[in-house]
Amino acid sequence: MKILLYNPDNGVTRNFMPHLWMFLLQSLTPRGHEVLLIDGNAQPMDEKSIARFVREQNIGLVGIGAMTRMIAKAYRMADAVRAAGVKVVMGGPHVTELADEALGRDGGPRHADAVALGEADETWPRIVEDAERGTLKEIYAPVDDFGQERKPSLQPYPEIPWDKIKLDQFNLLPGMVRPLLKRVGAGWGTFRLVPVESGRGCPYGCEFCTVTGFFGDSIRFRANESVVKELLLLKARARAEGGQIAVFFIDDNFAINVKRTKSLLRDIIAANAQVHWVAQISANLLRDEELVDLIAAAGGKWIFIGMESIDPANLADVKKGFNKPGEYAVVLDRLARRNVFAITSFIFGMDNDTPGVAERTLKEIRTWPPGLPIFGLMTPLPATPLYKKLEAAGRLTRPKHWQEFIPFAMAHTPLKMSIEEAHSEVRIGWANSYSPEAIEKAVDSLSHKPLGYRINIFIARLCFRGIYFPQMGRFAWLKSILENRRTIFKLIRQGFRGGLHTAVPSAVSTPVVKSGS
Ligand code: B12
Ligand code: SF4
Repeated sequence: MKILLYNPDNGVTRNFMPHLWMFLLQSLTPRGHEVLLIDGNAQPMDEKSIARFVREQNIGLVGIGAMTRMIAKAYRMADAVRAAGVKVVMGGPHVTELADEALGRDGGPRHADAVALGEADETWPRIVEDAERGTLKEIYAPVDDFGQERKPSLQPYPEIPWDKIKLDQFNLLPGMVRPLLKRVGAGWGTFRLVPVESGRGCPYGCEFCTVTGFFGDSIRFRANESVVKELLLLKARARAEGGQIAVFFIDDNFAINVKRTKSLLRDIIAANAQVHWVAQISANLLRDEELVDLIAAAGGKWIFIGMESIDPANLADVKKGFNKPGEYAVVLDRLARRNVFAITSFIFGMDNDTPGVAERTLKEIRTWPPGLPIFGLMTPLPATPLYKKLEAAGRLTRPKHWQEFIPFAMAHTPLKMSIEEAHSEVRIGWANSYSPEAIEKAVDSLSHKPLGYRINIFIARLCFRGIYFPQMGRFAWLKSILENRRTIFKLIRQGFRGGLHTAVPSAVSTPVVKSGS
């Protein structure tokens, strides 16, 4: 049977990073089937084209996965596939929480023939076999013979053949700069960001988060050797294709068990399996100096930190009181001293937020080493404790916000500000962190660092700008480059003066704590 796995586009970014679930399920598909993958972010498709594709390719089963924000598009695509006479199975966090919606049991239209609840590593082979026999069931739940929930152990973990998988769609280098970069030096023909998981689960249970409910509070890890082997495979691929590969460790809290993370990082170093990587780690776990040393030595370049708020009352309210705003600066300095930078994520529209929260937060950020701040709004995702709390209090203004998804729009009213005020705070956060002046300041504040770091932060800021300010087409990119020409000229001038590893003489450098935001 020919199977298509499809992930809808997110409408914001293009081919940023492939989705791990597709490669994982492809590797777990029983022998004898052909699995095709389409990621809408890299290969945009509409309803007509997916229907044509499944007919022309004689597809026997379509698997669709989506987060809540993409679910409306996922349903439309599923409807088109089913209208073409092909069965659809859906999986992922949204349909796990709202299976009745996908199956049309809540009074709405039906979109899926079957739903895979939760982690599908063990149910996927059964789904494929049932679909082939024509005995597809409506619900597949990860349970043992006694009906008890069973989470995959991750040991053994399937081998994803990264050396053979076609990744042509996922080259982050825009077409126009590839010939230029090839001339700059060997090894820059491609640049890919690849998702790797080393473990699953997080016990912290923050009120707005899906993870503790979905993956459970039992944390499971892959064996170190299995992760190291995957990194070595990726490294070999980058070498073979004359390109660069960076890894996104998608674990929700990469250092949730510090002892185990240290042992993994030591094994990565010992096997010379370092690639540049990004990981998500909560601030409380970055108190450990040895851990941060190992992160830097093992190739860690960017750490995503869910700071959420600089107000302890807000943090306590969403059950994230383990975040201590008083230690944010220390943690970020500790990382920056090792040339590791942070993606600092904030949520506005929390119940203790009042107008001016963006400026208060930016004031703090300006005292930190430059990183990549991002700003979002408090969003009640289905089945989270936050959703239940707001629903019970009658505070949801758009209880099914995913049916008509609007980026950066609230679905409930915060307690101490209006919805419009919350939207405006987010706009202020982004505009002040990603204006050409802010980007220039951030790059200038690193003038004591080698040029490579400054280019890194400049490119990263340009890309992150696109999360809020639409930057999908070539024209939007050219406009952004034009607006940032002063910084670009400065970097080029420095490049001519000394090459990639030179820093501007310290006499003209600004202190590291001057953030660009
Ligand atoms: C990586 C990641 C991202 C990447 C996504 C890009 C990418 N290419 O992966 C980035 C960083 C861009 C991102 C952004 C966001 N993310 Co995110 N992200 C994740 C993260 C950390 C890992 C995803 C992953 O690969 N997991 C590992 C795989 C194996 O798990 P999985 O995808 O769930 O797949 C398993 C099952 O769900 C199932 N399955 C999944 N799909 C399908 C399909 C079929 C057919 C079948 C049978 C089974 C199946 O089988 C798989 C194997 O068991 C998850 C948290 C998590 N641990 O999953 C959050 C998560 C998915 N993100 C989340 C959110 C909210 C966001 C944002 C909206 C955050 C924000 N406020 O901006 C943005 C939106 C992005 C956008 N514009 O699209 C939520 C989603 C909740 C929800 N109900 O939708 C999660 C769960 C985290 C959370 N805190 O709650 N994210
Ligand atoms: S620490 Fe992160 S992954 Fe864990 S529950 Fe909180 S927000 Fe979710």
